[in-house]
Amino acid sequence: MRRRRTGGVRWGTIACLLLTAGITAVEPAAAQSVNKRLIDSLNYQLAYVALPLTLLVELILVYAVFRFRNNDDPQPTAEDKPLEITWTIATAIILLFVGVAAFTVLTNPYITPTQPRSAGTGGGAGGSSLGGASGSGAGMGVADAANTSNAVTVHTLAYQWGWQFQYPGTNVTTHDDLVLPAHTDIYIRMTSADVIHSLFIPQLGVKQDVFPKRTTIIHTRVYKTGTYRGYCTEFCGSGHARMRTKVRVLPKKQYRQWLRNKSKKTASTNGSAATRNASAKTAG
Ligand SMILES: [Cu+2]
Repeated sequence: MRRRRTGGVRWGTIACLLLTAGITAVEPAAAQSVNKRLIDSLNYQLAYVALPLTLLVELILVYAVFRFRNNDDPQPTAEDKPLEITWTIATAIILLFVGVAAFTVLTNPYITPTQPRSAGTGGGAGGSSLGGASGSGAGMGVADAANTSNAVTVHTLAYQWGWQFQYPGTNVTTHDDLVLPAHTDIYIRMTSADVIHSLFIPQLGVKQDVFPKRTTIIHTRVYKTGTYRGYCTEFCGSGHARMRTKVRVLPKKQYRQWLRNKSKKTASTNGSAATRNASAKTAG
């Protein structure tokens, strides 16, 4: 009987291994950003481990139910040292794999960002960020390298109930419209004017709380141009549901063009307002 039981477990294990090989062959769909790719790949790795294990346990359970359904005198398994050592080691290996896989993703600079070396606070960040925006495009195609010298920084102010984005080193400020260049390292430095908010852009795999009197950072690099949606995902009052933002990812050249046009437009608006004020004063 023992031999038959061992045989069942062996066939179950083989079936699960074949299934694992099948799942491993399925590649995750191309991700829109570095962050999304990292999170997706961790999910897949954990699924590769969890799914066969679940199946193995379920198979053994179903086997035991059918095999011993008419057994009026069930006997517990006697002490089996090799079996105990095997499952202890197997469990340790699985836990180690899960721990290492999760740790690798959690400590990745895109998932747990630190202060960019080239971008300080306020005006300091401006030069480097605009420089990055109008740079030669070096670093394009270098997939995950945290190329901070070409990085673009956007200062973000969350408030009840909207998002203000300011592009340091320029006079450009937008509301509920975050414009970013593709294939560029992006640092979104965020703070709140009032209560706790949280910026969540699901398709880019980024989510970060925003606190008053503190700066938190999102670090990303987007591969696919397009329009995404950002939400506040921390309940922040009666207008929370409408605290959304558009996220437009443009090709580098188009982004630089947008920044220039926006800057010119703001300058001319400010210029005409100043002229109006001056003439009002003269008239007065
Ligand atoms: Cu909010």
